[in-house]
Amino acid sequence: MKVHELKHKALEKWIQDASNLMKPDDVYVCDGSKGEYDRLAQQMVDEGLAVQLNQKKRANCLLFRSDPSDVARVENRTFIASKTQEAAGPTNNWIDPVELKQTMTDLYRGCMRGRTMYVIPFSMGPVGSSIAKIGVEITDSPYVVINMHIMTRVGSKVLDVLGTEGEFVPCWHSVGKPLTKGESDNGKWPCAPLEKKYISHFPETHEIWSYGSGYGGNALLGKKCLALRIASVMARDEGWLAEHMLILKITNPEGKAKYIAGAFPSACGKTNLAMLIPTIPGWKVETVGDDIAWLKFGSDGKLYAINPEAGFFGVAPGTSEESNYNAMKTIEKNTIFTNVALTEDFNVWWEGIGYEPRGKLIDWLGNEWVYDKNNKDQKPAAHPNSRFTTPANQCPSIAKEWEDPDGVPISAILFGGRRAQTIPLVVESKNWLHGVFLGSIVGSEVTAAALDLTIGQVRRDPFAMLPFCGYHMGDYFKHWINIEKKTTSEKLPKIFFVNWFRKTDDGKWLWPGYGENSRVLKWIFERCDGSSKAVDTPVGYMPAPDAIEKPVSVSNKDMEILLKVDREGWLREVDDVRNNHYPKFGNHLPQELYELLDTMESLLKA
Ligand code: SAT
Ligand code: MN
Repeated sequence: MKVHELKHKALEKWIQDASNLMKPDDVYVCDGSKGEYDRLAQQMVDEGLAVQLNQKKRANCLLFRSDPSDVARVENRTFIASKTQEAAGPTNNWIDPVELKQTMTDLYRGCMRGRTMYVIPFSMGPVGSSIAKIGVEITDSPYVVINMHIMTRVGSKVLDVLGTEGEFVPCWHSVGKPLTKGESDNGKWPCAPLEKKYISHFPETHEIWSYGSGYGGNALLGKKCLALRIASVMARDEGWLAEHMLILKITNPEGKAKYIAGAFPSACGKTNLAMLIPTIPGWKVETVGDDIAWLKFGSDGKLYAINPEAGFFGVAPGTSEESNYNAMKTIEKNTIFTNVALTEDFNVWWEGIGYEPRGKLIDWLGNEWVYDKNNKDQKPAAHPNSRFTTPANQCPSIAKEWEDPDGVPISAILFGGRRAQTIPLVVESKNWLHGVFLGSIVGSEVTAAALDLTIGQVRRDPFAMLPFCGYHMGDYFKHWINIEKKTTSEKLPKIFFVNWFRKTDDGKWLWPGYGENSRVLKWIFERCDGSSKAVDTPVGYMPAPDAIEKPVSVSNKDMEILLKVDREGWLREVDDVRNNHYPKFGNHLPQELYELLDTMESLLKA
């Protein structure tokens, strides 16, 4: 479609203005069709930017290798440009919006020379549903277009819903690599150097400006930028929650189903948990979403969740038939792989795929790579944050109601992270406020999902939203506290703190995780029904001895460690929260949370 054929005049003007500034060779409005996807895919294969994988083994699948500098989100180049720095809060990078727009306008000037500007109308949430939000992304990256095709609902049907004056979030994106006359990418992933990358959000005007990166959360602007950072601001203003959460459906042997949402930082196993195959007989888990949940009140006063996305952008390494059978099935076709290794027969391979690679591979850097069993220091063939982009409706465990515009009623919310020590397998909060307190102190060892952090170090990542909240996190805690006032307590989900990642002092996993996590989910399910037993502890309700059936691989002693309150460890947590974490939020930190910290401390010392 041509720009002048658009019915929405404000949209047409915005595109015209952007095109006057960015100077693309031409402008193309995406229709979201399979033909469009295939054409762009073929074009990138022809240009050497993508590899077509083996049709027999990976039908309609592509492999991309990014620039080595453009492999993950960049948190220190991500900005919340609210009018005041105070509104962005201490955990977000802030630049004055007028100044930032000036800087970025200069970068955008002529930035699409030699390229096509693609206009991507997309819907987060089922097209036309009252809770969906519409965005329009302009980009010079065909990689972004085809990824958006999978991750969101793209195309003409979105324009129909937008009508002549519907509201949309304008999302600007450029890889920041204009081409001179006759120049081409020459098979190299285009992007700008780190210091020119900007992933910017203007919360008051609901705008997103991204420059310089082609990767995942930096470039697929419907995901973290719209569905979390901007949506969290909308949610605060409109009385709902936009969260970094998976949504799963769990059904017991009697056929009774419940829905659970869970917040975990990036690369902590949300996708695996959402697609888990229970090891306990008779139980079933199905998938509603693996990364983002929007929770809104239904007319019955309960919280209902929708998954605003249409695909999964999952971490490849560690994904195997054993760890996530459903993901492995999902990615057999119509999938985009980024930064995984290529095998001789044009299939993919990564560390933790469950088998050793044969022959000569091409690693994520494009170099020949042969597996050396005896070399413990061999560099990985796939980047640790390499990803698959795959349609949700191909997932064998997808729940039939995953696109229900009314959402699914949430019975329990989980908070967790990677913690080798202290944090037990599971704790149930005493009430909503106590659950908010637990969510506010979550810590996690840093993973490879962000470029500029030290991997392995524990950092506080409240609600797993630290990199994704579009406003002051102290106010965000308050917003969560206030949710309770909108309904009656018994209608709210119960809140749980979980940790699958405990280790022994010599570094061995204490808990097998994956499908065995169903044992914990069962306890949680039955707590929601009031049928499983718990004991009261200083940190919350914990499973009574034997309330969680032990996996065979876990010894009695290890099970005891997993379900014990480590008083000294928790007191260190209290100290760290009191001295380093909470003070960051100044007078925006709700007083109630300090009070709960005091209470927990005195119970631990009693
Ligand atoms: O790159 S993304 O932000 O989309 C993935 C993640 O970090 O969770
Ligand atoms: Mn995520």
